[in-house]
Amino acid sequence: MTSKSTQYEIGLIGLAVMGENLALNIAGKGFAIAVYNRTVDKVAHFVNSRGQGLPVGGAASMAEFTAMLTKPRKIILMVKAGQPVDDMLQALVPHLDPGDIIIDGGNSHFEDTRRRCRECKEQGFHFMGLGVSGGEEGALKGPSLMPGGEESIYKQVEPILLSIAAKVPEGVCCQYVGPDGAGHYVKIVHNGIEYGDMQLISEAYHLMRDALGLSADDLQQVFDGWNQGVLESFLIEITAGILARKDAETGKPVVDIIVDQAGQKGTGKWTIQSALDLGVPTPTITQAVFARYMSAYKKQRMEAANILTGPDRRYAGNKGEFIKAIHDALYASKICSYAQGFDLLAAAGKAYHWDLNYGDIALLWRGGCIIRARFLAKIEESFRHNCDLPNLMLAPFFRQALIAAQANWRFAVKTGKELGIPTPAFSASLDYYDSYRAALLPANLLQAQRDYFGAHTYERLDKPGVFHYDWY
Ligand code: NBP
Repeated sequence: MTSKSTQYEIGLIGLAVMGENLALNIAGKGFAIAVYNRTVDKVAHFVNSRGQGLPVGGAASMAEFTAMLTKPRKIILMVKAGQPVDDMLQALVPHLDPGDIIIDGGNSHFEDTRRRCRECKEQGFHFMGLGVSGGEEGALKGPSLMPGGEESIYKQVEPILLSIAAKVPEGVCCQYVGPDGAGHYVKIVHNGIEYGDMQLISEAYHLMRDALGLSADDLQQVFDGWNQGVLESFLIEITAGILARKDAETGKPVVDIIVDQAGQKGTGKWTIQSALDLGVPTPTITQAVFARYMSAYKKQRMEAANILTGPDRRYAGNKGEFIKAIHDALYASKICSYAQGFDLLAAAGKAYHWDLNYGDIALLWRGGCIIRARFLAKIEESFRHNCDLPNLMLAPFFRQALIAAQANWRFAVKTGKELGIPTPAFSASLDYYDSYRAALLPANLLQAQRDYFGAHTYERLDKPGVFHYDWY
C-alpha cells in the first residue's frame, strides 16, 4: 500500500472528514503518521490521493498498523462517538503493549471517557480524551484541542498536539485540561456554548427580519458591521457570509430557501443534562437546545400559525435604534451564556476533582474552534486576574459591558414580546441576569408551599435553625 517501517511517530484510526484532515495536519507538520480505517479501501485511497508527498503510511490491517508505530505507541481514534470507540478499542487492544497511549479525538461523552480511562489503566494502557473543535477546516489548518487524561502521558504527545493546534496572538489553543474525562467535558461545554451562540444570533436575525423587514442583503451588511466590533467572532462572520449567498437555481438568498428545522448531534443536550445533574442554572444554553426541538415541530407550527393569533410583527419605531438594541441584547446575552458555561465547568471541576484553569480554557477556545471570538481574550484576562471569580458577570469588564447594554437589552426583549416574535435565549439570558443579581427571590413562598404540603421545613431570615410551621 505504502512504504512500511516502524518509524511512524503516531497513528490514527478513522478516515472520515475529521480523521483525514487531522492526519494531513499532523503529517504536514513533519510527523510521520500511520493510518487505518475499518473500511480498509479508504486507507489506500487516502494515502494515494490527499496523503501523496506527505509522511503518511497506510495499513491494511490492525496488526500491520500497530507494527508500524514506534513504542510506546500513540494512537488517535477519530471514529464515530459511542459504541464505535469501544468496538475499535476491542479490536486494537490485543495488538498493544503496556504503556501504549490511545487518544480519543471524537466527541465522546465524558462519562464514557472516564470509564475507558479506568478500563485501559487496568489493562496497562493509557487512555486520553481529546476534545477537538473546528470542524473539517480546523482539523486541517489548526483546531482547538482540549486534552484530558494523565498529565505525564499528555506530555508525551504534547509536541505533536502543540504543533497542529490553532495559534492566536495570546498563545496556542491547546493546553492540558485535567484528568480522565476533563478534556471531553470541556468540549461538551464548548458545544453547549456553541448552541447558545448560534441561537442568539438566530434570534437577532429573526427580530430584524420580521420586525424590520430587512432582506438577506440588508442583514448581511448588519452582521458584517457587527463583526468589526465587540461581537467579532467566527459565527458572526459566517452568518454574514451565509446571508450573502444566492441560490444558483432561483437567484434567491440561500438562507430563504432553507427549511426552518435545525438538527443536532446531542452535545447540547449533554451539556444541559450535566447542568441538571450538577444543579447549575444554564437557561440560555437550555433554551438554545429547546429552540432546536421546537424548530422540529414544523408541521404543527404551520398548522398552529393559522389558528393561534398574535400581534402585528412590524416594528414602527426607529430602525437604527432597534438594530443597536438587538446588537446590545445579543452581546449581553452572550456574556450570560458564557457565564453559565464557566459556572458549569466550575461545578464539574469540583464534582469530578478536576483542577480546571478557566483562563487556559478561554485561551483554548480563542482560536481554531467554532466559538472563537474576540471577547474570549477578555474572558481569559478576567480569569487570569481572578481565578476564583464566582461568576463571569462579576468581572469588572463584563459587569461594565452588561450595565452599558442593559437598557437596550431590555428594550429588544420587551419589543420582541410586544410583537410576538420569540426570543427564548435573549429572554432567558435577561432572566438569568435579573435572577442572579436578586438578593431576594420568591423562593420563600415556594419553600412555604413545600413545607405546607410536605413538611419539608424552612430556614428563617431572622434566626438560625430549621423550622416547620403547623399549616393545617
Ligand atoms: P463520523 O463521526 O462520521 O465517523 C466515521 C468514522 O467512524 C469512519 O472512520 C467509520 O469507519 C468509523 N466507524 C463507524 Br461510523 N462505526 C465504526 C465501528 N463500529 N468501528 C470502527 N469504526 C467505525 O466521522 P467524523 O465526522 O470525521 O467525526 C469523527 C469524530 O470526530 C466523531 O466523534 C465526531 O463527533 C467528532 N467531531 C466531528 C466534527 C465534525 O465537524 N465533523 C468536529 C469535531 C469532532 P468506516 O469508514 O468503516 O465506516
